[in-house]
Amino acid sequence: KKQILHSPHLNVIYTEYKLEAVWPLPQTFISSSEQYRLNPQTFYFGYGMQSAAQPGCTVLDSAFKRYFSLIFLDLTSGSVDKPFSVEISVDRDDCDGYPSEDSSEKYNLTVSAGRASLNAQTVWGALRGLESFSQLVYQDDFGSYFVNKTEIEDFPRFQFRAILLDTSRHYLPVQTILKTLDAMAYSKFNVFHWHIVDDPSFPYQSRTFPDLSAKGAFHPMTHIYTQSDVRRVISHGRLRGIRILPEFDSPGHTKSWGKGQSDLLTPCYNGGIPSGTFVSSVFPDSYIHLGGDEVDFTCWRSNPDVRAFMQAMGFGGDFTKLEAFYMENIMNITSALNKTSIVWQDVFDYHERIPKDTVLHIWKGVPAKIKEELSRITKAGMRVLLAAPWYINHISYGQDWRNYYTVQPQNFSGTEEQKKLVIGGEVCMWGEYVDATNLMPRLWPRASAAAERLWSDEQQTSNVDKAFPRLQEFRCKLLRRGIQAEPLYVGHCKHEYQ
Ligand code: CP6
Repeated sequence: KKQILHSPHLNVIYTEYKLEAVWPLPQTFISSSEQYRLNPQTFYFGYGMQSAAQPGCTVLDSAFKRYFSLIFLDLTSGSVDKPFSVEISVDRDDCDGYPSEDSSEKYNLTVSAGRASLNAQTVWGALRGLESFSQLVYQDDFGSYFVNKTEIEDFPRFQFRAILLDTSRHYLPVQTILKTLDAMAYSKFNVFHWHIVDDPSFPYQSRTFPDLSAKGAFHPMTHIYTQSDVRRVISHGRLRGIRILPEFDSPGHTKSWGKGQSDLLTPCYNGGIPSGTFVSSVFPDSYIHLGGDEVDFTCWRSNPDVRAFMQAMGFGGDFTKLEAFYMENIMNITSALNKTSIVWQDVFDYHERIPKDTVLHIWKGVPAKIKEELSRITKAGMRVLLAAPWYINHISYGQDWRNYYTVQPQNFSGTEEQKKLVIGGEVCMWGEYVDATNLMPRLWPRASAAAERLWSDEQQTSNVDKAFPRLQEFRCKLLRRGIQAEPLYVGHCKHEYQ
């Protein structure tokens, strides 16, 4: 009995025999009960004749390999079936570039008898489409592979969908970061916010200031990210359409910087601060996160040189003016390098003169306070990025993913123009209680709840109970792909962790 259920306000047709297979939910998804058998021997990905990208395109060539392995994980070979080809076409040959804030991630996918066609404007959109295609494929009890007749038209609701990892409270091995990037692509996240250094340790090995990590890392050899590690992370991200956004959080989170640079911390308005030129040539993204949160004035207040400087500058006893002076300086350096700054929301409070393109990162407050803040900052015409509702390092008993799912980033008082200034959201995994032992299960699949909020249509994903079985199914797919995603509730998966 295969009954088609159609919900009137959705562009989605639910079929009873199989759950909506793609997470996060595509903008338009139509599937039917007509199924086609796939066989690893006769299945192939190829470039369409009209495609601007052709064999040799690194991003897509490597994606074809990856997704072939993911789809046919346990290579059961049956009788050789009719061939099935997935033909990919993109409008632009952006194979050698990096994904950026204005990369289109739109794609259309049509699966029909013997063939699927995937069309996108960019290779980054094609990657999103390949992910969706891979999620459509399923196996029967005998291990045979199938895909159903399907039509998808898809694009993200928000352009900026990030995960923050904190590699200062605990060092995370490069492998763990790469694996996180893999899992991010499965949920269509597109920005890795690398909170690389902070008070407890400085694992970033700078070419210009090697003492910072030699003396400031937990271990000078084993607990650092070398330039080649950083390149691996950037390259791994690029191949998955993920931007790498580094954060050097100053002046409030820099204790570890002092170990390798003894004159740095107290007179913090100038001196041996990495010039920015260097960091900007290592990280290709046009955004850089400058921190600016939680500045404690106690130390500055205690220092006579700092106070003398403040008098000379006419700041009087107002330490917020000093902080503003510092942040304005580093934001101006960033602008001069043609980069866009992201800063934590604290910076908005003290700074009238921040560059107009700066993004304010909302990290604190109860829901009512967050809405107020969104109103206030967007009213000033500034763009915002929402992190506060998605502090995934916090855990509690039960299904807290529901709270992450029901966040409404644009539900605050303001004009349509103001709402458009919300560029997206970020799941934060602060590292005080997290290292490689517990990162994966704490991130997945709870982060995937936020992923759907940031990708999918608001109306189509308004029902958290409808999302539940879909997310359970998606979590099983993560397990099958080797991601140690924790269970949402009672149940079982076909492929479980051994
Ligand atoms: N580290 C840095 C942190 C936090 C922030 N910045 C933080 C503070 C409070 C909570 C969660 C995270 N651990 N550098 C604030 C953005 Cl509840």
